[in-house]
Amino acid sequence: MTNLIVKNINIRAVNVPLDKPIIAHLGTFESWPYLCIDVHTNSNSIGRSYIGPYLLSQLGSISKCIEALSKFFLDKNIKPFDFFKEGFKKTALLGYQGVGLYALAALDIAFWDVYAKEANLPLAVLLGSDLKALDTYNSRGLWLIPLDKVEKEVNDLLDNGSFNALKVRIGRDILKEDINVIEKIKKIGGDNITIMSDFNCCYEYDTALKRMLALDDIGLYWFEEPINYRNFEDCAKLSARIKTPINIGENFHGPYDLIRSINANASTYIMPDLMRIGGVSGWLKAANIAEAYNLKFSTHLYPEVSAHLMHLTPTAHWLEWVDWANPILKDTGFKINNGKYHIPNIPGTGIEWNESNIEKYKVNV
Ligand code: SMN
Ligand code: MG
Repeated sequence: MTNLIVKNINIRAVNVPLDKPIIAHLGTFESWPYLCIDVHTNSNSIGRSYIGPYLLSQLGSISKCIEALSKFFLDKNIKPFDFFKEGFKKTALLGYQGVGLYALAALDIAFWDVYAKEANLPLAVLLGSDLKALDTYNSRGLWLIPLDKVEKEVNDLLDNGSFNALKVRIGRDILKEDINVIEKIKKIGGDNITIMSDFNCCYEYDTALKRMLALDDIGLYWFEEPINYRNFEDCAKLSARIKTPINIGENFHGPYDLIRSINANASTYIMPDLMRIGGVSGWLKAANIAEAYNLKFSTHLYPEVSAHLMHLTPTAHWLEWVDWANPILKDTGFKINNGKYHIPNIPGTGIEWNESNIEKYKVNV
């Protein structure tokens, strides 16, 4: 592996239609934008990664940033741990968060992929673990949809992969609507269903407290992001007043945000996002910090690579499953059975492209 050298880095932008549109407090989306990265090397192995930075209009700026950052790695031996450290230094003048961090994450995931491919091992195995099936919840629906569509949606989400856990988006206009949706899910799902819930930062402290107190005994497994994601102090106050665990973390920008959150005692659980936490390298740092504080660690989007990393996460909790990137991915054998996610036993992360769909959904940025 000492001779595995970066030769060329290719970035493609796509906008992939969603079969269930996202209707959330953070916006409505009919499609989801991705940047797809290929790291070509001096061997036959190619490192691949994707990031999905929400904003189609910013794919161009992030792509430019990846391109600029990638120049530092050309013709160097691939050493993902060292690259992350060097890359952080290179982007520091841009800030340690946001676009620079996303660019670094995109490259980092692809570097680890090709490093594992060259070692002929799945990423989780290369890093010292195995490929156990993981507890997974279905997050690909139950947006803020009309009440009369909820029953069909719940049946669809539970049947599809035979899940027994799912996430519902709440914070509807009136309390009764949230209660109706949750009661419908409980009725269809029965006693064994686990229901995660997500407010997507829709409240200020006072309104959050009121709604969460009103829903505290309804049986939700967690409340996600009740208030603005930067407001760790108010989140800590909410955590102290509410029995249902609060889960935050999809908006931690790098492992230092996790430390800030822990110092503030912001939440019971955490759920970092692969891109925003800083790719594989950022994740591994966060996982070890979480272990020290015994904080249960779930994932956010990116099920394929996050699943590998959950094996390296001592406090691993729930994997969030969405299939939004599936149209651009080749079927390499990721599977869900009885609510458990299975990683294919192949070298790397398991990410390979469906080239014809990449072509179909390609956008110029
Ligand atoms: C979410 C993710 C991506 C788009 C909209 C909403 C949500 C989640 O916060 O946790 O899945
Ligand atoms: Mg969320």
